[in-house]
Parts: sequence; C-alpha cells; structure tokens
Amino acid sequence: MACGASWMMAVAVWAQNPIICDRYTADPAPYVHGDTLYLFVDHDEDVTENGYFTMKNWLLYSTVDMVNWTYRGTPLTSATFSSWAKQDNDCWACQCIERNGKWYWYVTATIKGQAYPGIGVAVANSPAGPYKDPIKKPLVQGWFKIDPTVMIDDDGQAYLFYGNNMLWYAKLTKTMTAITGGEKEVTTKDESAFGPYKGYDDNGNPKTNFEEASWIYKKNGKYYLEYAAGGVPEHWAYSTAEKITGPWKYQGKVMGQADGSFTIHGGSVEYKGHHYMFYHNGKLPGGGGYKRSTCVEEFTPNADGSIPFIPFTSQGVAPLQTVNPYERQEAETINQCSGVKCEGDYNGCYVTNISSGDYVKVRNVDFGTTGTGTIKVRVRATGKATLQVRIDKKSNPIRAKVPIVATDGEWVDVECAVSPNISGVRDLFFTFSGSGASLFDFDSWQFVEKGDETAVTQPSAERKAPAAVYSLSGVQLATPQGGINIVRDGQGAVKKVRKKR
Ligand code: FUB
Repeated sequence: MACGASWMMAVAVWAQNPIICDRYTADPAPYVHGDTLYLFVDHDEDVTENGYFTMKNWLLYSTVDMVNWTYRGTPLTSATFSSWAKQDNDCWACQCIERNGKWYWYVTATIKGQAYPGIGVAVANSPAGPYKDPIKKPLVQGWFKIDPTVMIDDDGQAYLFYGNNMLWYAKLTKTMTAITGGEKEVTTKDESAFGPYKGYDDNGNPKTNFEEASWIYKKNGKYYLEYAAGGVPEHWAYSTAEKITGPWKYQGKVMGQADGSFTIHGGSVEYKGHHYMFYHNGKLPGGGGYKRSTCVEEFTPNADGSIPFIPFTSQGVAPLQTVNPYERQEAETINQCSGVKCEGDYNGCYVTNISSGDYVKVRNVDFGTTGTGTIKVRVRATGKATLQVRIDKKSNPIRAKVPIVATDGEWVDVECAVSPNISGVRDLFFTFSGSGASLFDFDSWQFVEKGDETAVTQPSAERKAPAAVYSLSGVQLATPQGGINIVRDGQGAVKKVRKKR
C-alpha cells in the first residue's frame, strides 16, 4: 500500500504531458531557430460550438529547455486572412518556417462563402509577429486541401505539401508567398507508398491509409513524410522517399491512437541533439476530440534512420537545462498550471485570469548553494491578493508570501523576503489567494540571491511600458516616467506604486 502511494506520487510529480496547460492546443508544429524551439499551434476553444472543431486563432509558444513553455501570444486569427477566409472559426492546422529573416506561417482556413478550405500564408519579421497576409488570397484552395507542411530543400527550393485522404505538393517561389509549376497530386491509393486502405468514408468511398496532417522534412539525404493514418481514430505513421517527387515507401506506424482524441496531428523535430515527436491528445482536464492538447515524447532514431514505435507517456521529456532564478523570468514560462490563462502579444505577455487556488509550476530551477534572499514579482492588480512561493509541491509550506494591492492599472514590482531560503535545483510553485476572479496579472519574477538583496534591477525591456526602478533600502529612485513610492508593510514586503503625474 505504502509502495503504491509513493509510485503514484512519483508519477504525479513528473507528469507533464500535455505540455501546454493554459489552453487547448492542437496540431503542434515545432520549429527550431537558434537556441529556441518554437511551437506553432492551433487553438481549440474552451467552449465547443455545434459539436465540432471550434478554432478562432493560432498561438505561439517557445522553450529553451523542453519542459518550461513560454506563451508568445496569439499572432494570427481568422481576421489576419479577412479578405478571403471565413471569420471566427476554422483556423485549422498550420506550420511556420523562417527564411532570410522572415517568418512564413502557412495555415488552413475555410474559403469565405464556401464550404471548402484553402491554404493561406502570413509573413512577419519575427516569430511572434506582427503578421500580415501579403497576397490577400489563398495559395491553393479546394476540397481536402488542408494541413500545410513546408520545407526548403538543399538547393533552396521550397515545397508545400497538403491534403486529407488525397495529398498534393507544390513548389513555392523564392518569396514563399506563391506556388509555381502547378499542384501535383501524390497517389495515396498506392499501398506500398502509404500503407493498406482502411475502410470507407461516410459516402462509401474507400479511404486511403493516409488520412491528413502531413509533416515533411529531409534528413541524411532522405525525405520523410509523417502523417495521421488509418482513418479515424488516427494513428501516426510515416513514409520515406529518395526524391521529393517520390516514389514514397510506407515505413509503418510510429504512434498509436491518441488518448481521448480521434485525431493525433503532430510532427518530429531535432533539437539540441535530441529527437522529439510532438502530437496531441485529449488529456488536459475537460479535454476531448475537440479540446486537444499538445504532448511531446523523446525518441532515438534507429541506426538506419528509421523511426521506432514511440509509446505515449504522461511523464513527457527530461529538461535540457535549468532555469536561472536570479535572472528575470517571464511569468508565462510555465511547466504546469491550473486555472490561469496567458495573454499579450509580441510586445510582452503575462499570466492573467488568476483565481484563488490556481497555480503555476516552473520546473528545474537552479537556486544554487547560497540560495535566495528575496523574490521580486511584477504584477498589475485591481484589489488585494497574495502570491505565495512554494517548492517541489504546490501543497508544501509557503516560503514567501507576497502581498499584492491595487496598482491603478500600472505594472509594479513587489519584493518580499524568502524564508526559509531556497537552494538547490527545485521545482518552483506560485500559488495564489484572494477573493473574486481575476485577482491580478503576473508579468515576471526574479529572485535575489542571499547577500545581494540590495541590488537594484531594471526589469527587462521586453515590456514597452516604462519600468520602475527600486531598491530594497526604501530609497525612492527615478523611473523613465515619474517617480515611485516605496512602501514597507508589516510583513517585510516592499510595494512599489508609481506616482500619478
Ligand atoms: O485541427 C483541425 C483538424 O483536425 C486538422 O486540420 C487535422 O489535421 C486534424 O488534427
């Protein structure tokens, strides 16, 4: 009995699939750029309308350690494609890549006034946007033309693949915003290419094993096409080819049917020397086939480059590095959470919708041997609340209790002693209490090492709003716009409220 209890605790501590906890995220499309893995995802709304996919926008998250994910905004909505796409729904699968400093985000949407889909592209100078639709029309359109996947070959030629049950590809021009040379159909009814037929559709037509969600890439001179297969419910499979034009050779199943979701759309990526397979399931609380959530598993390709069968886990993947608590960290960099939402855009994001009992977990934070003196949090509040700091478990004793007061719509920094101090590599929990909904907004946090508590910090330039500069000594310091009041309260906290001008 005791043994069983400790096993369950171990699972609970490490469980981190699904990896995004503030919303339902579907059809994950990872992209590695520099040190960062960007995750472009679709968004299943919290409220499903008409018992079908309810998807109004596309989201961006990123990570540098594979276990803590940073919300980077909602850079695209159906409004981005307002000249040709149906509005306020049908924001289906996507993929984004960078070329010569510009980011090209290919999406599925429904053609305005029609029932069939098209594939559009939005362009930006940075992954988080702002994005614009440069051509104001779909690149391709027609029945079954969904789920774009894109790659740039070694000779610089970019290709777009797309389709449901049927599969097409087209060359993209150097601008990445038009196709050239026409659309080519790939014969999905070729069983040696995509596996045996799997049943019939609603109209009695044979369904190919290739379902949708194509994911194209090249590795060691070989082309790989991963895709959802086997009809519905789908599993994950792949084929390979020596040339991008085929012929494709079916290589088999690499993942089973996703738990709680009849679709599985994902894709693999190599990052910092590791191989990861992304997919979605329906396992976030309240989730299901129309409320899906992104998951990730690590795998090791076989010596011949083939992909092994990858089992689903609730544990997910191991951290690639620790988080430095003595540098400013975004509150929206999260391992696990409950209740909260992330908001904002390329100017800066934050955690909001915070209620009593909600929590945010940050995994694998290295507090060092000296440990913490104080914590500084940047918040915006309309009333009183408390942010508590705990370690390793959200029910563990409170190490810091940061009092929050109304801030008049301003972002302010609040600093508070940590006791007993925290050292070592730990999981960090922020818990919240107060009365009412939406207690406050939480922008960032930073610990000050024991002995360094008087250090003065200028919060990062990520947020465009002017930052208050303050000291623990209670000295009022200048800010870019006006001064600040620093008030000590009975609990050792220092509240900084910017003066009205
Ligand atoms: O998310 C809507 C659709 O469900 C996608 O386009 C498909 O790949 C399936 O995951």
